[in-house]
Amino acid sequence: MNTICVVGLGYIGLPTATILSVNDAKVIGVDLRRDIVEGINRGEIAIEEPGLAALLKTAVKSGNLRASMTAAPADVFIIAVPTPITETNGADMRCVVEAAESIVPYLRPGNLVILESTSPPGTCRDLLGPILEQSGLKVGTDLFLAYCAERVLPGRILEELVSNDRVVGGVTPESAQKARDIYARFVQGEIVLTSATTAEMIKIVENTFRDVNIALANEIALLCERLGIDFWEVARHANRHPRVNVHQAGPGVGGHCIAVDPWFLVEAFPKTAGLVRRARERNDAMPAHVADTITALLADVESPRVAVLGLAYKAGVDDIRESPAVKVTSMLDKQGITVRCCDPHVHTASLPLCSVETCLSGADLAVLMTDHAEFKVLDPETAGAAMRHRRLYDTRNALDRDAWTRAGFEVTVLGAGPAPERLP
Ligand code: SAJ
Repeated sequence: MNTICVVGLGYIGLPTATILSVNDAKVIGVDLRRDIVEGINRGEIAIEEPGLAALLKTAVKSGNLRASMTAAPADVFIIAVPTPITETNGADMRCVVEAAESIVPYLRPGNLVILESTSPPGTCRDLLGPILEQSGLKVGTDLFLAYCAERVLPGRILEELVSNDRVVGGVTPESAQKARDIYARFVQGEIVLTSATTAEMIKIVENTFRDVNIALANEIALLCERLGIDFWEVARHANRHPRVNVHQAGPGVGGHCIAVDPWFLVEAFPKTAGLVRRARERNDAMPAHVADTITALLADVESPRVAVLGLAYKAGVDDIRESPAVKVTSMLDKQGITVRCCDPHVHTASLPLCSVETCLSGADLAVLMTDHAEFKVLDPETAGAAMRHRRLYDTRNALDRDAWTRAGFEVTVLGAGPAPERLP
């Protein structure tokens, strides 16, 4: 049985460590946070992810998974730590560097090191390799080094860890082959092999592709608002074309991936990656557009109150990182508008959260920011009865417009209004 040391027990490291430990590996999970380590050793997790809590309990009980605050000797080391952006939109590689340095004392000939964190192309070759070689071992001969990004969708992590194809890039072909053997323990999708730098680029391209397409959808939505037509109708029918896939417009792009990764390309190639930069800027400008629309919708109300439905960056998750809803809320706050927020999935927000009933009570405008299933079944009559004005702004086109209109609401949908003369 292989021993695998997984450094970083977050959204990706923890599910990966857990799934490996139920697939015939002894896993040591390492994290700097004592509360996370102690929680895992008790079989408890702090994140919301379907199926993970139960699988973790099984793994810990079996003795194949234990967490620690320090690394330990192993056959394989997997680094899955955050790579956020710096204030100047560069890639902040400090966690990767620290994780690599933390395993150097434990490296032995024949070890395999795999980086999973999204990283600028060239990281394994130019940054990680030299750090690992401080052990006195040579990458490519004594040590094997590979890159294999996670590609799972939050909310479906366990399922996608198994079913998605994986791209494994080695600094040498042998490194890639050895890394493939590790993933083959639980991946049912195809595992393709390439170079480390190509694999690093592929990961960023995937999220950049999505970001640019969402930016296009958002831009079309703004154009539709100007034209007084409905983006959702435009997208729906344009998508009847077999080679067209207009994405969903919305209040902006949140999460720790799509809103971040494209910057790694812009930073590395500022002159060439102009389109990528424009897409990022378009998506980053959406929360301000939403806040301006809210202000316009409340222009006739004195001391307005807004009910924000949803703080998570997307439906069904508890994650508020880079969430457009949080940005909109703080913009409204700065304008002195009273805001109440509710989100049945978020428990750790620094913002005060309340129940949906309290949120709507006395509000002049309900703003749907996250299309959680719980909000889709809200009864417009009950909501309207609690509010001071029956006004709804749906930034996701998730609610039944007709039902809310029938209940006496003035309904505004992002990309489909307000009428041009009321636009901010
Ligand atoms: N969004 C839109 N319109 C759309 C699709 C999404 O506005 O048409 C918004 C969402 O509301 C959300 C954001 O974009 O705020 C991102 O959501 P997402 O579901 O597209 O992606 P993430 O960030 O949850 O996960 C992505 C995934 N990448 C791709 O789909 C290419 C996932 O597979 C990656 O593993 C993950 O990034 C990552 O870790 O890189």
